[in-house]
Amino acid sequence: MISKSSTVGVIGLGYIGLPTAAILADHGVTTIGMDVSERNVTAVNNGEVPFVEPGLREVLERAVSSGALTASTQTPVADAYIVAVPTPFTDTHSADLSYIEAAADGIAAKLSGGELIILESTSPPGATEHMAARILAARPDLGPADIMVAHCPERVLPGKIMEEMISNDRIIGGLTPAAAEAAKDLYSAFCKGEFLLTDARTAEMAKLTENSFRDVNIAFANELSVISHKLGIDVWELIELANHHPRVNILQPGPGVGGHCIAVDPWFIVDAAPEQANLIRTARETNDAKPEWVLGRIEQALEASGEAPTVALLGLAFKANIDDLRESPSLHIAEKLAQRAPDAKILAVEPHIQKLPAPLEQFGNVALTELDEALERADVLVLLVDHDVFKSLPKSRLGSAAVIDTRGIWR
Ligand code: SAJ
Repeated sequence: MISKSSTVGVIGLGYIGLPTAAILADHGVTTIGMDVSERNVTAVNNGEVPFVEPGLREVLERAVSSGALTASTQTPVADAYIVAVPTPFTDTHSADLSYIEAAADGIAAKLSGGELIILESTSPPGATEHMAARILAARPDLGPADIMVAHCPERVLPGKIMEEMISNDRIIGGLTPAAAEAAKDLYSAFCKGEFLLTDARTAEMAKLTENSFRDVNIAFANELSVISHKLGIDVWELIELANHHPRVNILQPGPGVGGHCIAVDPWFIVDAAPEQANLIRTARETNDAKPEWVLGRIEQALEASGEAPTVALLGLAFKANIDDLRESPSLHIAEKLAQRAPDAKILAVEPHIQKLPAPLEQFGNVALTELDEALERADVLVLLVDHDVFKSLPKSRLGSAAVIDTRGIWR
C-alpha cells in the first residue's frame, strides 16, 4: 500500500519529472529524483531549475531545503516509481521507447517485490505492457503479481504546470485494477482533480487522443489562414466571428505546431493504425507544412525590400512565454531562412534565451539580438511567437518595416 510514508523515485527530471518530484516532496512525500544528466542533478540538489517554468523555483527550493527531495544519477530503491522520460519519434514517425527501456532496466535492478511503477511518459498503445514485460524479463525471480504497473499520462500545459498538476483530472490506467488503485493513492498526495480509472491501453490512447484533437483543430485554423490570405480576409476576425456560434470553437492559426507533444503524439496513433488514421495524418501534414508557407511569405517580403535586407524574427520558442525550443516551427523557419537567404541579415529576438541556439550557430548571417535593436534595424519584421513582451509593443514601435504577423497580435 502506497502511503505518505512511502519513498517515491522519479525517473527523469525534465519538464514533467522535475515539477512532479518537487510537488510530491512539497506535499511531504520523501522523493528521490533520478536523471542521467549530472548537470541537472547538481542543479536540482542546489534548488535550481534548469529551464523556465513559472512557480517551479519556489516549490523546488522548499522541497530541497526541507530535505524531502534529493536527486541522484543512480536509480534509487523506492516503494513507488514514476517514469517521466522522453518518448521522441524516429525518422519514420514511430515512437522511440529506448528511454523507457533504460528506465525499466534501472528500476528492475532495485526491486524487491510489491512496488508500484507508473509510466507517465506519453506512449503509444502497448508501451506500459512493454515496460512491465521488460522489467519482468530482467527479474525472473519476480512474477506479474509481484509488481503493480500503471500508466498515468501527464496532461499539464507548459507555462501552467504548477497549477495544472494539482488541479487537472488524472487518467489512471492500471495493468490491473489493484495497480490503478495504488497509483490513485499516490497521486492523492497532491492532486485535487478527479481520478478516472481505466486500463493502461485506453489511458495511453486517451492522452494521444487529446493532443490529436487539438492538432486537428489547429490544422483547421492553419488551413483557414492560408485560404483567408488568398481571399484577402483577416483570418483572426473570421475565427472570432465564427466562434460566437454556441457550438463552434476554432483554435488560432500560427507559424506551425511545435513542442514535444502535439507535434509528436498524433504520429503514435498514425503509426499504430496507419490505414485508419487518415484525418489525423492529414492534420499533422497540414501543420507541418505551415512553416514553409510562412517562409514563402518572408522570401517575398525580402525580395521586395531590395538588396541585403535585414529581417527580424520575433520569437524562437515553440509557444508564448517559455524558453522551450523543441520542435519549434519558429526555430525551423529561422534555420531555413538562414540557409536560403545568405545575403539577408537575420536578427533573432528571443528574450527567454541567452545564447543563439545550436542549429543557428553554423550560419554567419544570424545573430541573437535585443528587441529594441531589432525594431530599429529591421526592413522586415516577422512575429513568430506571441510572447507577452511582443504583445505589449505599441504599433508605433513597428516603424516602417514590412510586417508579417503569424499570430495576429498586431491586427
Ligand atoms: N498552437 C497554435 N494555435 C492554438 C494553440 C496552440 O498554433 O490555438 C500551437 C502553439 O503555438 C504550439 C503548439 O500549438 O506551437 C502546441 O502548444 P499548446 O499550447 O497547444 O500545447 P502544449 O504542447 O504546450 O501542451 C499540450 C497540451 N495538450 C492539450 O491541450 C490537449 C497539454 O495539456 C499536454 O499536457 C501537453 O500537450 C503534453 O505534454 O502532452
